[in-house]
Amino acid sequence: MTTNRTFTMIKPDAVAEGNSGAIIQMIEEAGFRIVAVKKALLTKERAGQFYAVHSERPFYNDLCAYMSSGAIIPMILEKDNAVADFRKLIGATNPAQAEEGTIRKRFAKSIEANAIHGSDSDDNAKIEGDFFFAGIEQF
Ligand code: YYY
Ligand code: MG
Repeated sequence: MTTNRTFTMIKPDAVAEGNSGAIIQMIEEAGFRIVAVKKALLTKERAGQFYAVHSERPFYNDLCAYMSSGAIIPMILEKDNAVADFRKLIGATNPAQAEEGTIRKRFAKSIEANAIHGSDSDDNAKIEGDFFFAGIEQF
């Protein structure tokens, strides 16, 4: 398993508003290589599987409804120190707390519609990438 990869998805708010191109540009300019990319639509059930770790949290139901409300763009990305560097590039979960120059500062609408996901560990990056992409798509 490579540990220099992370997983991301551009969320429905950012895709619907036509911000995916600008977000991908920020990602590539920050030095990440796109390993895999596609457009997808999650069912509420499949969104629930992706976010199963949050199933006891009060925001879980709304989050699953939101994440299945429109198209997303999942991607596997590669760069040295990918997981930590990508979390830095996206900024805080709550855009009100996101630093200037981060993707969420620029594009997030709210804590829920916060434009983009980023894996929080190497193990989760692998699990989340495999959730969307077959092995032969990961090059
Ligand atoms: O990893 P990250 O996306 O920054 O935040 P998480 O704490 O893992 O939460 C996942 C997802 O859930 C978050 O991106 C938006 C949503 N959410 C929410 O709607 N309300 C909260 N209070 C916390 C998280
Ligand atoms: Mg998270």
